[in-house]
Amino acid sequence: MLNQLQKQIENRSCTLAILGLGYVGLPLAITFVNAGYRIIGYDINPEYLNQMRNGISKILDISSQELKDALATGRFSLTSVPSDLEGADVHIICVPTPLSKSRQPDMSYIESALATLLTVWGPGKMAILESTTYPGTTQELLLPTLSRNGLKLDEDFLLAFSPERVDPGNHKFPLHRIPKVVGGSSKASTQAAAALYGAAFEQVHTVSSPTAAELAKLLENTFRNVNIALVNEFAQICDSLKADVWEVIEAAGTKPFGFMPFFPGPGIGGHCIPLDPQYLVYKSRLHGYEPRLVALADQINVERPRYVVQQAMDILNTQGKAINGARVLVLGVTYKPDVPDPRESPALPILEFLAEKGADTHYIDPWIPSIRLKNGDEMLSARDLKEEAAEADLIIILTAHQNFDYELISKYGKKLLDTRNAVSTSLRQQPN
Ligand code: SAJ
Repeated sequence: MLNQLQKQIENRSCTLAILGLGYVGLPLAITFVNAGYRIIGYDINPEYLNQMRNGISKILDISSQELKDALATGRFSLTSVPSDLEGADVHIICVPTPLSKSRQPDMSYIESALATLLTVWGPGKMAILESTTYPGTTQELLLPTLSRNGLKLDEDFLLAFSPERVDPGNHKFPLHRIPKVVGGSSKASTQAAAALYGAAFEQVHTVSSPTAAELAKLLENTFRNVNIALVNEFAQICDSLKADVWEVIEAAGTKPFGFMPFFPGPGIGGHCIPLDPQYLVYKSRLHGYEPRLVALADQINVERPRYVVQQAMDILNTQGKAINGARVLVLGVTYKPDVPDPRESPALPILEFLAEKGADTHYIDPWIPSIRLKNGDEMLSARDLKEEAAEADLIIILTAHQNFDYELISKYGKKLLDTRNAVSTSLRQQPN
């Protein structure tokens, strides 16, 4: 049975089910459609599926035309009905792995996807997990779950982990050009998963186990988290020395080896960098090691929003103004520039702190027409930058969207807190 699967992978006649069609699952589905496979896209949100059936992509990195083209091949179907996955030979799970309120791993999405998979699971199939998770998830959660009813790894099924590597909004690296790490629960699993990804991706890098692949992903994102924490702390040191941290980073960045610039900001947003390292911390503690550096980095990053609000209060104070009653304009609330995604954005706690302190806060973000704060308040994005900037006692740039008018903003330098150095970066990039 599994020999047949290996052949179907090689001649691209097998059917893949991709569970979860978000910023990871949909690009993956399209990539495999374009590689000639038949794909069943599964998502629990029927309304979202209907939009896609009508050729509307809500995923930044997949144009509606690419989606329409994939659907037009007749090899891409969409469903929220588990039994429709019956005919799939390979199941790839691409569901979210957020944190709970106490910043512990929330495995509910993986568990729910597994439950769906089990309704159609049987001999001759392969399962692959792509969701970023704690090391050991594939071996300790998926393997025993998929082995129930007497099914045996390598005799009846194959299992692997392959971390998603997507940098939303980064057009320089289309998905199929990003090397794919693959680690199987057995040699045969690694070979089969590597053959599958090798048919759609330019480069596949195999490792000895799913745990090694899970850890590789966590190293990638923990590396970013810790280095962002370092530069955030360095920025606070520069502030205390009245030094320009941006000038210092630019100078250090001239070193052609052994240095990689990171940039301070109001905190870390997105669905990966602030969260993934906590999956590593969780598992490390369970195995008796306290990952002090990773935990401390998280603390430094989580405290950044408070630091920014303190900076805002200090600037208002120099104008003889209290933050209570001051009119504050926040520019940019998404977690990174030019993407329509406010998830985990540090702008959220900053807006909440400003509200708590009685500031009359307005925001402008062309990507986010409205935003809901934790206290339930809904804020609508203002539109007229010129008017808002003139009226504000303080302007705080949190996200350096390309299409902000930095020339106009630069006129208000005295009341500007530019957490991204966006104004001087933009003005320097303009032709003289
Ligand atoms: N940030 C800083 N300073 C920096 C870099 C980033 O404050 O020097 C902040 C950003 O403003 C943002 C957050 O960190 O709020 C995350 O930034 P990011 O560039 O890592 O953006 P993500 O989370 O969309 O994408 C990352 C991928 N980014 C890159 O490789 C550049 C990568 O780490 C992962 O492949 C991906 O998440 C993922 O899906 O895991």
